[in-house]
Amino acid sequence: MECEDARTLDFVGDIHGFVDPLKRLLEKLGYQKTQTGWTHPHARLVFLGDLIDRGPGQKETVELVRTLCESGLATCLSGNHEFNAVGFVTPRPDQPDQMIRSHTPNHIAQHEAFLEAYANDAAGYQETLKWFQTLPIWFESDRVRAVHACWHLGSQQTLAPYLDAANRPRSLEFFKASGIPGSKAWEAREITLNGLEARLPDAASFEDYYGVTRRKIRVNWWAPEQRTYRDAAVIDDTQRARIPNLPMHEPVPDYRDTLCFFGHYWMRGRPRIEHPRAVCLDYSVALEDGVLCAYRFQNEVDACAAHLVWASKT
Ligand SMILES: [Mn+2]
Repeated sequence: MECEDARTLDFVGDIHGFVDPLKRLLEKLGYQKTQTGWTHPHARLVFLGDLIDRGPGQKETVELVRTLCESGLATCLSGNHEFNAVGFVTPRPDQPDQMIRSHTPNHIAQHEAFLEAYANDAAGYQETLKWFQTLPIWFESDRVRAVHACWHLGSQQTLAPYLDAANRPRSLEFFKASGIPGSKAWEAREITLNGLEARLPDAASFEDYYGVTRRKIRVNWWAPEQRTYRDAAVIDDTQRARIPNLPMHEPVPDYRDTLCFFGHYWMRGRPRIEHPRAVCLDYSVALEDGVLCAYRFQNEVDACAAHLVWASKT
């Protein structure tokens, strides 16, 4: 994709197979389907990953986004769900009888809508997984950045040897190396695609919304100056009091760099800018009241709320 030529870049959050809101969002942003394919007079798209799992239009979403990419109008980053789809059928190099994405009942349930959509289309399934293997892990230009979950330089340096100049996996080696639990590449890929986490000190734990005991929090890497685990946790405010109010052991990255868009975090409510340089565009389209959110970037240094565009499910 020739991003330098585009005057406008539209970043699009997690779609999870909800193809109708995607079509409405593209329409709102001025993309048009013509006889020869999709066009826009001055804009290009960057999808932030997690095209699949959950929603009713698994194949349709993949096909639409792929068509946009192949017509030079879009680039699509890998989310953790695309990584997991490849990992679901790729053996672990350290334990070849296991897959990189293990087949626990929970993991199968999470992936069911996708598997079902391709149940009678083995060729389409293989073709789609092959395409997922080529998706860039992050996007970077002079003025703007994007990644599925967390912009983390140390992790990017660890992953770089497995990626080409456009941050696409060079081969299946990226999946294998980052599919061995506990390896440096595994940790780096987890941070980049699933987000930064912090282990609570000593024996501290909390019960999450579903009653599961947790010893780690998801760290709000984009918000400045959190001092306690309670402040730093990515959690709905109604649930925040569950997290121990203990001082953070490790410093929280305080992001002040080039404007960065990301998805993954299941934000709720009306889309908003919480931080001028780090903007989450995942507004939980898979949930009943969720929306599919985009940001129209026009070379501004700080994000502004007027550039948020979204489509609801109905
Ligand atoms: Mn995700």
